[in-house]
Order: sequence, then structure tokens, then C-alpha cells
Amino acid sequence: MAQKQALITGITGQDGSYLAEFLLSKNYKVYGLTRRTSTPNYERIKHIQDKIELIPGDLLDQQSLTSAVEQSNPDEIYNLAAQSFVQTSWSQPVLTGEFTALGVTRMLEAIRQVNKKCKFYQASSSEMFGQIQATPQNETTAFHPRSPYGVAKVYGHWITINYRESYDLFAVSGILFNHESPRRGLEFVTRKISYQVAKISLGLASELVLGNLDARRDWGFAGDYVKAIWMMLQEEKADDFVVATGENHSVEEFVVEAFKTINVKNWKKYTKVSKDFMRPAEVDFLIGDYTKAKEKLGWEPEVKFTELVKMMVNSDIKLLRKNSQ
Ligand code: NDP
Ligand code: GDR
Repeated sequence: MAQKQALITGITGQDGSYLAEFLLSKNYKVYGLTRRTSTPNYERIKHIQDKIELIPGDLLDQQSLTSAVEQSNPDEIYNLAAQSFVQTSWSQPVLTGEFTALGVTRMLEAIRQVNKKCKFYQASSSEMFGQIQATPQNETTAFHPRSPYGVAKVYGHWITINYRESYDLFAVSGILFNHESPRRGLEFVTRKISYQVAKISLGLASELVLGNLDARRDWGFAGDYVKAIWMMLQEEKADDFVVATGENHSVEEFVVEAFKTINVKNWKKYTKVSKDFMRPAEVDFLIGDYTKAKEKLGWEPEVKFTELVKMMVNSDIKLLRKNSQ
């Protein structure tokens, strides 16, 4: 069988790096779209950089996307690139719409113009459920996004379905709940906690300042989730799937567990709450129902909550020790 080719947008991000590793293990030829920056940010992919091919391009630039699809001639495109930080979407709502919403249409147009046989994955999000209309949330739950990011993702979700229905593209949308890892960006709450707790344990910091401790999320491990993403594109028929763990925990529970990892019971001594990290509109509670992914794809999450927290804190302790040598 001919070697399969894949193009990943957002390859320098958390999910892009795990997906690239996974596709390489399946013997794919992997191409990654990267945008121009004054300093390269290949930290997450430096260990596989000699095995992948990077193509310059930007979600804002149609021509660059079309030529990236021409150049890589992929069997599968994974559209992971986005302005992905919810908080920033209030300070940069228009840019978030350009990247996270219209960027999806630009990718779909590139496929339509170059090769309609190429399969397409869109990174949809549980943030689309926002102010939840049912519990747990599944593929049929109505959306009520609560941020410019969530609104942009709803657009990306529906334009993917629309191109599937209009042009018969194999275009699928994965509604992924929060997934974390040692490679998570430092601004997201789980990594912010694990990194700061690691610093506290090494005597490099004395406090952890957070926003809403009561928000509850269904947190899984990114390494597990990229498998589900790939499985969706191996199906006979294009369809949309929720990917989640079916469990949720509060931000406070994450903090407690993180401090437990470093044997600190009195987490309140170190933890402060600041209005600076509160959001204009909050998503209070998310919990996913992944029954469809389990039944149709045979996918199940492997890493559980406490294991995930420990993995992240221990990895940050190791990282900080290495950086201080
Ligand atoms: P990251 O923020 O870690 O990565 C985002 C990626 O998008 C980076 O590679 C970034 O490049 C790239 N990017 C941003 N803007 C552009 C642009 N204009 N042109 C080209 N590339 C761009 O996100 P994750 O890996 O966590 O998430 C991957 C996708 O999945 C995102 O679409 C996110 O919204 C979605 N998602 C994530 C979930 C999660 O819990 N992680 C859950 C549900 C959905 P650069 O390195 O140059 O900044
Ligand atoms: P989220 O992730 O908004 O769910 O989006 P984030 O980790 O930023 O927030 C989760 C919850 O924690 C609360 N919170 C804080 N958040 C941050 N970042 N910093 C804090 O100090 C803090 N204190 C409390 C937030 O209010 C929120 O309720 C992530 C992103 O990866 C999206 O791209 C993705 O689509 C969704 O997950 C699913």
C-alpha cells in the first residue's frame, strides 16, 4: 500500500505535536503548516523535526493554504490551527474570528480547489456547548457558546458540515473536551497550576494566582485524544464525534491534586484568587458523553484525572530542574 500523506495545521501546538508523532508511528509522510515568526517556536516538535516537512502558511492567507495543499498532496488534512485561548478571544474578537472561524473556510476552499478526495478533520470544541442545554453533552446537544472563541468554533463546526453536504467532501468535526499534557501552553489553567506548583516545590515561587476555582471541566490526556482524531478519518462515512472522559472536576480539585503530588496538604496557604483571571462570561460546567466514539470507533480514554495531574506536575519539576542546571 502506498504511504499515506497528511497535512497538519497547528503542528507546533500541543495537539499537532502529539498527532505528528502518532501519524509517524503509523508510517505516514507528515507535513506541517507553520506561520512566519521572528523566532522559530518548534519546541514541541524539535525531537521529530528531521522526520517531518514544514510548509510555510497562515490561516489568514488563502493562497498560502491552497499552495500548502498542492505541495503536500495529502490524503488527510487535520485542521488544528486556531487562536485557541478563550480569554484572549475577548480582547481580540475579530482576529479570533479570522483564525478560528474563517480560517476553516479557507482550508475547506483549498481542498475544494485542489483535491476534493482529501479527507478533512476540523478541531471543534466543547466550548460550543458553553451554557449547557443538557447533561452530559453529546453530538446532539444544542450549542450556546459563551465567548468569541466559542462562537467562532460553532461557525467552524457548521461550515465543515456545510461543505460535506454541499460538495460531498469527507469532512468531519471532532467535538473535543479539554485535553491536557506536559506540552499544554502555560496560559491554560492546568499547565499554569502544574508549572507553578512545581516552582513552589523547588522554592522558586511562593504563590499560585487563579480566577474561578469552581469551574468544572472534563479533562483528558492529549495523547489519548489524537488517536480518536485519526480514527474518525479512517471511518467509511464522514461523521462527527464527541471525545471526552465522562468525568469532570473543578479547578479547585485540580489544585488540590497538584499540591498532593508535592506532598502539600495546605494548598490554601499558597493559592490566591484574582479578578484578573475571571472571564466576562464563564462556562461553569462541562461533561462529555463519548458513547458514540466508543461504539463506532472503539475509542476510550486511557489516562485518568489523578494520573494526568501527577504527570504534568512531575514533568514540570523535571523541566525546571533541567533549566536551572
Ligand atoms: P495550541 O494553542 O497549542 O496550538 C494552536 C496552533 O495553531 C499552533 O501551532 C499555532 O501556531 C497555530 N496557529 C495559530 N494561528 C495560526 C495562523 N493564523 N496560521 C497558522 N497557524 C496558526 O492548541 P491545541 O493544540 O491545544 O489545540 C488544537 C486545536 O484544537 C485548536 O483548534 C483548539 O482550538 C482545538 N481544541 C483544543 C482543545 C484542547 O483542550 N486542547 C479542546 C477542543 C478543541 P504558533 O505555534 O505559531 O502559535
Ligand atoms: P478553556 O481552558 O477555557 O476550558 O479552553 P482554560 O484552561 O483556559 O480554562 C478552564 C477553566 O479554568 C478557569 N480558570 C482559569 N483559566 C485560566 N486560563 N487561567 C486561570 O488563572 C484560571 N483560573 C480559573 C477558567 O475560567 C475556565 O473556566 C480550553 C482551550 O484549549 C480551548 O481551545 C478548547 O476548545 C477548550 O479547552 C475545550
